[in-house]
This record gives sequence, structure tokens and C-alpha cells, in this order.
Amino acid sequence: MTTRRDFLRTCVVGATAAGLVPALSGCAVGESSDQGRRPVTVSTWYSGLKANDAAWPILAGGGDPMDAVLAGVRTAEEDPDNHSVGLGGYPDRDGRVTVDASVMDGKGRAGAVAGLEDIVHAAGVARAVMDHTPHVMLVGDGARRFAVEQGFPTQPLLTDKAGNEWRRWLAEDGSYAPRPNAENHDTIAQLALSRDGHLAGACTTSGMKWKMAGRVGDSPIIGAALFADNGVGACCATGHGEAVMTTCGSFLVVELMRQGRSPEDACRLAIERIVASRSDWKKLQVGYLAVDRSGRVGAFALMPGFQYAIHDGVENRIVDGKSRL
Ligand code: SD4
Repeated sequence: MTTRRDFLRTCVVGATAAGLVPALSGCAVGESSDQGRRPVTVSTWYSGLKANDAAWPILAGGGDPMDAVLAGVRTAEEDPDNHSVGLGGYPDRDGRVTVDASVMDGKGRAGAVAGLEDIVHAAGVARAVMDHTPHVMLVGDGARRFAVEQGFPTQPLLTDKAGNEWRRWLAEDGSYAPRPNAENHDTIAQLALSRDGHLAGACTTSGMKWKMAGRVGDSPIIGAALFADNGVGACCATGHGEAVMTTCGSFLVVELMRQGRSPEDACRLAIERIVASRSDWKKLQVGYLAVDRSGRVGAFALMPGFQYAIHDGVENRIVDGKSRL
């Protein structure tokens, strides 16, 4: 089985032909310049490659970066082999799959759902909350009813494979003790920056494996797993949601960028905040991924193993994030 760790793909795309390669401008990811800004999209984990591929044509064609990230994260939501997102997600300790998602754009608009059941495209429902309600977040049955009203199809999210693993866990252990580490996270969060400087992000997850019924993590919390501000940049998070929530992680990263920190440095400092606040930090994984308004990308994680994908029009590639440990 190919894992995200033993695989590094470089996909040269035909962006030159499409006239979309500002590579020619000389402004590479990692440099800061508003002039010659080029579109870029970044996504967490190995599944980010597919998400970036889905998002790129929209971004490159001058489309809305919100449409781009929703097309991107949808690929993970629909993938039954991704057990951290949407269809095929691991259930809670009672055997129910509940999903959380959020979206935010750089103009301060946001939507979210939490504890949603039977809907694959949770991030799409989050967007509908943003676009069609006066609210930011809907949860549980209210979120499900709203999704159905909005025309989202319903289907069971628990697959045979995930259900069998859950039953095995019940038989062998059954105690509630989340053991987050670098290998059981695949939540997808994606950010996109358009050529004209608009940011958008989406985050979607089935949350922690065998979580307590009713547990909601960071993914649908604006400012925790996702934050965007066109004047500064955007950040998203994956990993141990409780550590992200209690440090307002993505908001913190954006505020640090506002103070002049590079995306990587801002992510590193937000990771330091977790280290300072939790004595158990060596047992946790959290990864932050950020892009600033000029297209610079940076990331930082608590422990090794955090990967993310960058698509900048020249290539779509996996990058190993730096980490504290
Ligand atoms: C959560 N942050 O529910 C999510 C889990 C995660 O990769 O990111 N998994 O806490």
C-alpha cells in the first residue's frame, strides 16, 4: 500500500500553455511580493495532492477561491478510504459517524457545521450556512435538516471497513482514550489565494477516531482550524483539535503574520504556544499550514510526519513540514 510517507509526487502541469505561469515573474513560493502575485493552493496531508488538482483549474481560470477549495476538499470527503473525512470516516465510540466542517473567505465571511450526520459534502453545507443563513454555525439535527432543505443528498457515512474496525476496537479495547499521533490524522484543510488577492479556506473532518458522542473538534471552529483575512493571509490546522482550540491556533497564526512574521515562523510560534500550554504535547500532533497575501507558504507541526501539498501552477507537490520534535 502506498502511504503518504513513502511517496513524493511531482506533477508538472501544463500551466505554461494556459498562460498561467507567473513562475516567469520570478516570484517563487517563499518570497514575498504583491507584484506578480500568483494563485496558489495548499492542502493538508497526502490527500492534498488530489484536492489541489481538483481546485487548480478553478483557481487558474480566475474562479472564486471558495469554489476552488470546495472542489478540492470534496475529493477527500468522497473518498471511502480516507477514514478521517466524510464517507468512510471512523465513527464515534457509539458507532455513529458525525462530521464537522468550516469555510471562511478573506473578507470575513464564514460558515460551519458540527455533529452532522449522513451528508458527505459537509464543507458544502458549511458554505450554504454562510451563503443562505444569518448564522455562522449549525449543529446536529438542525444542520442535517438544513442540508436536506438545501438539496444535499443523504447516505450512511459508515462503511463496512470503518464499521469493522470500530467493532474490533470495541472487542479488543473499547476504552475511550484518544491516541492522536502523526499517523491517524488525515483531516483535509485547504487554502487558496487567487491572482487578485482573495483568500478562501475549507476544513472538513469526521473528527477523532472513537471520539465521545457529541465531541466537536477544532475543524468547524472559526479561528481554531481556519482563519482568513485578505489583508494578511490565511491559516488552517489539522491534528489534535483540543490543542488547536485552546490556543485559537489559526487566528493566532494570522495575527502573527499581521505582525510581520513569515507564514512558517507564525506557524512555528503557534506550535510553541501549544508546547507552552500542554505538558503532554509530545504525545500530540498538530500541523499548521499558512499562506500570506503575497502567496508565501509556510507550515510547522508538533511532530514529524506532517505533510502538505502545494500547487502553484508550476507543480503540485508534497512537502514534509518542519516540526518541533
Ligand atoms: C479534530 N482536528 O477533530 C481534527 C482531527 C484531525 O487530522 O485534524 N485529524 O480534532
